[in-house]
Amino acid sequence: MKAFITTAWAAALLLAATGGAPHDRTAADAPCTGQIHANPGFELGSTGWTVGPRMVVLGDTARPAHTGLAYAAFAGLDVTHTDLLRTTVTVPAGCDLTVHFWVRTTTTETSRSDYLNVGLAVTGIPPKTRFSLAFDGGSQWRQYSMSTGTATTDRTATASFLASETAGNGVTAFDVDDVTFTLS
Ligand SMILES: [Ca+2]
Repeated sequence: MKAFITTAWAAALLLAATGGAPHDRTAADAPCTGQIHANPGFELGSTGWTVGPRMVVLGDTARPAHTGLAYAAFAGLDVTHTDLLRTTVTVPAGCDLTVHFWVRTTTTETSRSDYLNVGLAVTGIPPKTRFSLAFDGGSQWRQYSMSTGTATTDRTATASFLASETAGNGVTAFDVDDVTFTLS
């Protein structure tokens, strides 16, 4: 009899967990863990990313990727233009999202003219530029990170990389690789 009650109780709990959930995702199905972007290192080209007009995803053995073969390149053209790299992910309720990314800056500038603004727009929070990188960003890959914090509802988070180059002050190329989106 005791065994029967235990089994029935377990079945009732299971029913409540599945039938009672307001969404198809439950806390058990969506733990706040892991990297959630399908193409963080651009090895699948621009899949999963919005890529601006003059941006390219490339592999260049003379200028190696941070990892793998490919990375996103804001080419140094010494023409006045802006270019955008952007992607959006879903941040489940209760989760914090940390975006790690690597940038390499190759430039002939010696003062701030060309720049790469990195932003994170999160549901319920005004969009904000988290980093504004320029000529002093370094010719070796450097890592940066930014986080959303947590909320009680599901949110979307859009990471954006906006490069601006002005003609005549020197040539700057910004390379971006391994943009990871990790829940915790
Ligand atoms: Ca890569």
